[in-house]
Amino acid sequence: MKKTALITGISGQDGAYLANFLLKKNYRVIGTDRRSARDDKWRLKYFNIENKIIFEDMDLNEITQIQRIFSSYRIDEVYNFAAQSFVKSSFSNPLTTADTTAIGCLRILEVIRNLKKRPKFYQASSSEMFGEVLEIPQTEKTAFNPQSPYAISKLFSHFITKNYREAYNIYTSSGICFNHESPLRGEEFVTRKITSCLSKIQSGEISHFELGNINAKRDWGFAGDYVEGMWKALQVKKPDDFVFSTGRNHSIKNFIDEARKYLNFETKWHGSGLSTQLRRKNNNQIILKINKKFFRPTEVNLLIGKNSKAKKVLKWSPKTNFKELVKMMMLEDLKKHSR
Ligand code: G4F
Repeated sequence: MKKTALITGISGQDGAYLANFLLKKNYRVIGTDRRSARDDKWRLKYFNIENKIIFEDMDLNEITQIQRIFSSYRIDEVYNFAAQSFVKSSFSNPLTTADTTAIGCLRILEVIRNLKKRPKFYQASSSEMFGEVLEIPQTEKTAFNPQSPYAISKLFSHFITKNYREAYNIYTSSGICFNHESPLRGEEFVTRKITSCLSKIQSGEISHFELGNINAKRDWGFAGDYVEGMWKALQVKKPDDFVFSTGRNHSIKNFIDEARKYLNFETKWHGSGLSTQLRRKNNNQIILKINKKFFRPTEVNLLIGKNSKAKKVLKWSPKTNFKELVKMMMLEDLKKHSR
């Protein structure tokens, strides 16, 4: 019989990659989000799967909506991606962030706890929970030191997921995902902002763009690889927490250096600190400046994950390396913005 998976936050990057992956495995996929988030199904259209998904409205702030979905379908696996997932916005909207990202997860778990037949539950935990890191590299055992309302909310969901596993014997697993990117990443996140803006500069749509702290380091992987790990986390006998990462990190400046190789004009760096600029080599025109407004009140400076547990237990490892990821994102954006 076909398995049924429920993906919350279906409109996001991970929702699209996982839905595509599960449909290929012959799952019935129910996708939920807030009605307002679904105006444009561009990510699902990218895979041509927008007509293969059963869409339902489900606001994680409304427990009655969650109850209605779980009583309407016999669900085997739940993947909880729904969240206010932009770290910077969590400083301006801490209450909404906590309500959706932290308590939203608990609302689902409470509904599951009261079901006779309980589905398996996957929680999208985040490497942001490590914050100002207390150990390098970070593993499932590294102590957390979160630096934003987003990370603190994710930490709540992470621990409540573990608590429901231990207290009620519900099959719940968490994937502590390090940054994972793709051509379907939102342009508010730094990698896609870079590939999209550089492509728009090449096509003449914009003259320059601005970034915040380009010295922060992230462990960037490909979202398409990571969703396979998430699925594997629900296929093993014992539910648990797993780090999904590449084990390598790069600064945002490194990402720009790799991305600018694909431009049809040459660029060079000028200045340092807040005066850092990237300019065109031929005419000195500034194409990238630093603007303090993109800095965060508290920053996460370095993330790098150790994925040996996922490798051993789930037989998962990332297939796409940093250079391949940047190339994939740049080529897609250059194509999108070519004249
Ligand atoms: O791309 P970012 O916004 O991702 P961030 O904050 O690491 O969070 C992402 O990854 C997490 C997993 O670790 C997820 F849980 C989370 O939901 C999200 O997907 O920023 C990356 C870095 C930061 O250090 C930021 O300060 O880039 C720096 N940055 C510099 N200039 C910028 C910018 N970030 C953004 N978004 N925009 C800038 O202009």
